[in-house]
Formats: sequence, C-alpha cells, structure tokens
Amino acid sequence: MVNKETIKTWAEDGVGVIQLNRPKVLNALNRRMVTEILLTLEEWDKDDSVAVIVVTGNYKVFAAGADIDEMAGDDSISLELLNQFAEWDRIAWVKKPIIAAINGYCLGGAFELALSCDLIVAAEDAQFGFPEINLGVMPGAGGTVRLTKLMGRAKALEWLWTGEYMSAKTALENGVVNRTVARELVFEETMKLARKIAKQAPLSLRMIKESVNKSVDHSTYEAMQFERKNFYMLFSSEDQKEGMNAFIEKRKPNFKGK
Ligand code: DAK
Repeated sequence: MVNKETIKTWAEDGVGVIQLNRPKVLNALNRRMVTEILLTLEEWDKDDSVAVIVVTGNYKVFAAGADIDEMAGDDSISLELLNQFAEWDRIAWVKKPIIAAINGYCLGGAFELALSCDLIVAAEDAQFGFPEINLGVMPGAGGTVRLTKLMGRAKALEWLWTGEYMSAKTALENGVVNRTVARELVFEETMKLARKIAKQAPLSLRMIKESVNKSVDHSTYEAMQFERKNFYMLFSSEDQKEGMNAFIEKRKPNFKGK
C-alpha cells in the first residue's frame, strides 16, 4: 500500500472508513487520491476484519470533482496512455458493500465516485452535479451512464447539459441517493447503517451485490439464472448451516464468512 497523503483511513466495528482529505482544494480528486482510494478498497476487500466500507468527505464537502489544475494540461494521448479510467472501473469490482456519506458539494468525478458506491447517504443540504460542461468537457468515469440508468434519459440529459446542481431532495426523489439526513448526522447515520449491514452474513452480502449488479446490465432471464447459482452456492457455506441451525435452535447466528 502506498503512503496515504490524500486520504485518512481507519476501521471500527467491521467498518472501514475512507475520508477524502485535501481540504484546501475542497477535496478535489487528484490522481494520487484516486489511486489511494482504489488501493484501500482493494486491500479491505481482502481483509476479514472489514465487512463494509464507507467513503466520506470532511465536515464541509464530499469533493468538488476531479482536480482541475492537474487535468488542465492533459491531452487525448496523455489520458489514453495514463489509462486512469481502468482504475475507476476497478471500484465496481469491489465485492464488499461500499456506502458514500455525502455532505456539501459532490460534483463531477466526486459524483461519479459516489455513484460507483452501492448506497448513498446525503446531507439535506448536499449538492450534486456534473459541471464538466462548464469546463468544455463531459463526465468520463460513468456519469452519463449511471445517472441515466437511475433517472432516465431526459432527466439525466437536463442535468448533464445545464451543469446545474441537484439538491439532495431531488436526488432522493429520483433514486440517486438512499436517504437524506441532517448535515450534522450524515457520518453518524451512515456508520449506523454500515454497522447494521456489517453484522449480516458476509457471503450473502457479496452474492447479493453481485446478483443485483447483474440485474442492471443483463436480461431478467440471465440475471435470474445468475441469482439462482449464487443462491445454490450459499448452500455450500458454513454460514448457511449456522444461520438455519440458529433459527431452529432459537439463538442468534454467529456468521464467519465461510
Ligand atoms: N479542482 C481544483 N481545485 C479546486 C476544485 C477542483 N475541482 N474545486 C475547488 N478548488 C479549489 C479552488 O480553486 C480554491 O482554491 P484557492 O483559490 O483557495 O487556492 C479552493 O478549492 C476553494 O474553492 P472556491 O474558492 O472556489 O470555493 P467556493 O466555495 O467559492 O466554490 C465550488 C465552491 C465547488 C462551487 C467551486 O470551487 C467550483 O466550482 N469548483 C469546481 C467544480 C467543478 O467544476 N468540478 C468538476 C471538475 S471536472 C477522470 C475521471 C473523472 C474526471 C476526470 C477524469 N479520469 C479517470 C482520468 C472528472 C472530471 C471532473 O470532475
């Protein structure tokens, strides 16, 4: 693991926390930060002591998008050779649940990062948006794709074309975020949700994530075949025996992720 210069990380109660930490530039995501986030996600994905991962900003913002100073000098070939989008793709391969806790601005690449997470808890005054159009570019790390899948074509186009900021209320109404809470409670409420999920059977969590993701891009038939195989697979686990025996014996299950 590289030294963490742009994020802070810690783990408690089975929840790993990644806090974006470039406050002087509103947590603008530079390349180093994206790499540090990805490497931490991948490290925790293999770490039995972490069941759920939370990505959060600081008290003021989640992040104001990719680092414009760093991007300004790029050209098509430098971007192609750098191939950093491949790193963003790997966020979607993380098997454990990832929850984004959003306050303040969540713009551009930061909105794409949040949309790459599985659940989003937002402050009532959080602001989401894709202001890339104001810079003469467009989202490139899934923004046009993921927003369209959530809101539908016409609504997504309006937000992407105008570059206006979307309120947390609108994001909630359109299924972009899971819940909104008072600003001062965002982290606490996210951790509550994360701790609750972290107590669930680990193998079930990952198989459910895989199956739900499959349903997004495949036909109902294909996704259901995949779901069924995952369902069958869980019957090879010790946790399935433990969960069902615990029910029969009227006690709490002790899941081990095996
Ligand atoms: N990049 C660099 N610095 C930023 C920044 C950013 N995105 N956002 C803010 N800052 C800096 C400001 O320059 C300022 O620095 P100083 O002047 O103090 O040195 C400091 O943070 C505080 O910002 P402001 O003074 O502007 O704060 P305000 O409260 O007045 O305004 C704001 C807040 C969020 C409205 C404003 O800062 C703003 O408009 N920021 C830019 C928002 C934006 O356009 N973001 C989208 C960037 S495009 C990629 C993957 C994804 C992407 C790209 C590539 N690859 C995989 C290769 C994504 C692209 C984007 O996100």
